[in-house]
Amino acid sequence: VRTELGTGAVWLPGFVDSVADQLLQHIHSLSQISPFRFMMTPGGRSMSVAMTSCGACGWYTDKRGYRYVRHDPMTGQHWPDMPDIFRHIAVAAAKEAGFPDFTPVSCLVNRYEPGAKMGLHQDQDEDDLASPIVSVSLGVPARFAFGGLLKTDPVRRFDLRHGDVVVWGGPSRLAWHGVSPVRETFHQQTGAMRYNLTFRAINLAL
Ligand code: MD3
Ligand code: FE
Repeated sequence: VRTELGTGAVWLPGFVDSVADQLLQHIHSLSQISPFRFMMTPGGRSMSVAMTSCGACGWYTDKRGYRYVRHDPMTGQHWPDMPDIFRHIAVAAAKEAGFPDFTPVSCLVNRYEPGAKMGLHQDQDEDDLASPIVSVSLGVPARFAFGGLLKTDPVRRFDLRHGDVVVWGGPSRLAWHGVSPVRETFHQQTGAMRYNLTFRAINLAL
């Protein structure tokens, strides 16, 4: 199944169902190297979503701003390698969505506990806005808000479920989006948690 949510935004429900357990095991392993942490926004607020990364660089925020960094500031070490199966599913999903040249450099791993949310934002720290972002949802579902190119454009809401992949490319790459507070509910594989992987091509001289 392949549903276009907007121009360049392709929803692949259940695309990673058969490998979801393996993805969750890798999330557990990589979080032993670079732990989940609550980062600080430049405005000084603690995020409710816990984050870590894998790959050649990782997204980071503190009072100095949003950016990609080659080393995990929490450990001083490189971020853990991107597992092969992560890269493979991201490339396959991008291909399925019509982006055959996608090469993920970084994977941001988001962990939502009950009540965690992500306010409406645009992703533009990558300096490669021609490449799509591939997102993978695991665990408890989340209500996702998908708007337009202006913050004030109306949003549509979708539930992102365990195993779903969405590829955000073309004009949708710069769409405003966010996640409503995650409901307190139970998933067999993750308990109360939701995980989201976002695969990104980064074009920065870091
Ligand atoms: C639409 N994550 O990490 S994934 C993020 O569920 C982020 O954790 C959310 O927004 C989450 O930046 C949403 C879906 C998503 C990711 C990136 C996008 C949608 C997007 C970039 C552009 C447009
Ligand atoms: Fe985002």
